[in-house]
Amino acid sequence: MKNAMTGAEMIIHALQQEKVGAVFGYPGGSIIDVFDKLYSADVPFFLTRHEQAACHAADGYARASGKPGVVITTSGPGATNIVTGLATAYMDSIPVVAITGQVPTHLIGNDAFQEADIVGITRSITKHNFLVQSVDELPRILKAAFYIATSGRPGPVLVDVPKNVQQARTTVPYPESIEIRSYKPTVQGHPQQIKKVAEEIKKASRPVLYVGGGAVSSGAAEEIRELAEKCDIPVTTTLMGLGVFPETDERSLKMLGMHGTVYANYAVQECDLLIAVGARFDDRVTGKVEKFAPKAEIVHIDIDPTTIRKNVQVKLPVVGDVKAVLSELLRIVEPKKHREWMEQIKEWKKNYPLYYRENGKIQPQMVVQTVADMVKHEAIIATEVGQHQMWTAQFYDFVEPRTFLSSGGLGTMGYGFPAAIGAQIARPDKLVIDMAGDGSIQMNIQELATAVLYNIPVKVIIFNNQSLGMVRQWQGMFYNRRFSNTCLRKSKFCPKVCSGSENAPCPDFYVPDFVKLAEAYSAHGFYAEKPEDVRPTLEKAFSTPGPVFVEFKIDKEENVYPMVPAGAPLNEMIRGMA
Ligand SMILES: Cc1ncc(C[n+]2csc(CCOP(=O)(O)OP(=O)(O)O)c2C)c(N)n1
Repeated sequence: MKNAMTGAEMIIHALQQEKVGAVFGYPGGSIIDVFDKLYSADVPFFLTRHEQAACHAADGYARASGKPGVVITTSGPGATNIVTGLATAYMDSIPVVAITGQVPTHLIGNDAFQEADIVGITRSITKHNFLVQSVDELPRILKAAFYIATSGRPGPVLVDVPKNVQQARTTVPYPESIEIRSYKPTVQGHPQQIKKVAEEIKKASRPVLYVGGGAVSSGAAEEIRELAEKCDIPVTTTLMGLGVFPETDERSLKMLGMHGTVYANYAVQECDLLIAVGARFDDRVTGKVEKFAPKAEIVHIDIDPTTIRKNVQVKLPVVGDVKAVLSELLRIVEPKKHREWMEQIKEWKKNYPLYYRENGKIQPQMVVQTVADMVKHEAIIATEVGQHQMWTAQFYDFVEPRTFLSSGGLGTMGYGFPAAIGAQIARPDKLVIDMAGDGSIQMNIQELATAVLYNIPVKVIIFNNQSLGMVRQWQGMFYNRRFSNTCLRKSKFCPKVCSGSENAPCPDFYVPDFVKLAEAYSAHGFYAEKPEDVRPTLEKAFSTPGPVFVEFKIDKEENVYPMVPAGAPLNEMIRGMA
């Protein structure tokens, strides 16, 4: 066949046509044909040490750049290893295209070596997925995959390509554009609905903007800021929305929800109009949903109609791209002032600021503030999952979208480090930092090899409380200090039941030694346990080229406050120790 391409060549061609900036992955027998083409292709490929990390790296790349991330793995275990990464991207609506090898079509369903029904497995954690049955379908499916992943409400798309399809030839060209009849996201909001939003704003005396990750993905930061200013509306964001509105602005209420600020939660409970923008009313945000924003009319602007009225009753839905809807709204809404409301908010802010106690040990909140002070809003911050994630969300002032990367929806430990690697590849001009717990970092620590070999200068700050701190906090607060299996120092010599206190008979050492571990991978490591050493240690770390681990020993008793207990209304917060 003249001008025919193999399926494997078509995959490379598609990556080039889509101008993909980075591909992450791991080889194997069922994808060997694609890797053979990668050998000499002009595609920036990064070999990670685990497929899960490859998928998180693709996700981090996408979050930092706004462009789709791509991951390629083999069939069976290679494909199942990306399940957590896909679910993470799915819950946070991140555009990732996963290409997996599959056993040849005639062996599918026969329990062939390294066969897994990855299309079945990932059906509920991808926006869409495809099993390619013949090579002639491949160009259109690949085009559709990129289109679906990046349009509407973004999300991961998986394309499963059997080995014989990779080897077969096709003359079907890669399409320049695509129309999918059953999939047509609504971009422009309904003008009548938008007019009603403007009227609601005019009527309201205590409005709040509640902004989520959808505003980040649609690039609506500018419109949010303009609306807040024009109509004098305070802004709170979800974890996913951090950075979309500058937290240094006097109208910022910072984050709301379980570990949100007292003033954001009070404002939401007292407001008479809540304008939800690209946010999905997660239970970590609403607390007891029946008592969420009890005095407010709720407006919900979102590109995904299925998310509207899923969790809360909404007076006024607007389906459309957040940026497009807000631009239209800004055109028609009248300017307003809310002096009394802003005074009230100022008072809450004064009376209930975020705070922590000093006790001679390194306070994690102080580390976060020191980092923020040193990097002057110029860094990209990734996190793992746990207390350190919440301290970072609370005590770092985010001012720009796409500078905070965290697994919000799924809450995936092990996400931050590979995501930081992906982000650093997307933004080589930025300092990229992963804030980590000693538990989480050990879930994908092998990626130090990837970071060292590709010289990806990510700085990892490990808050070492020698425990699975967030779970320990719950055990301390709600399970009568029965610290079941959250101590990372636990050994076979420990008593069956441990008080978890200062004088518990702990083994006299703990593992790993993160400094030595960094050195074992030819990276640099620094350690500190005194508050006065925090800044000098960070200075050393930030000025050391290449990937660096910084370990700070912190107090395992330090908890995250404020805290709305699960299932309680937002204004019933535990504000911390008196
Ligand atoms: C993969 C995974 N397993 C389990 C959990 C449940 N979990 C949430 S936070 C947490 C503890 C995290 O410990 P660490 O990384 O040390 O952070 P810390 O809370 O101490 O800051 C655990 C086990 C999770 N979120 N993800």
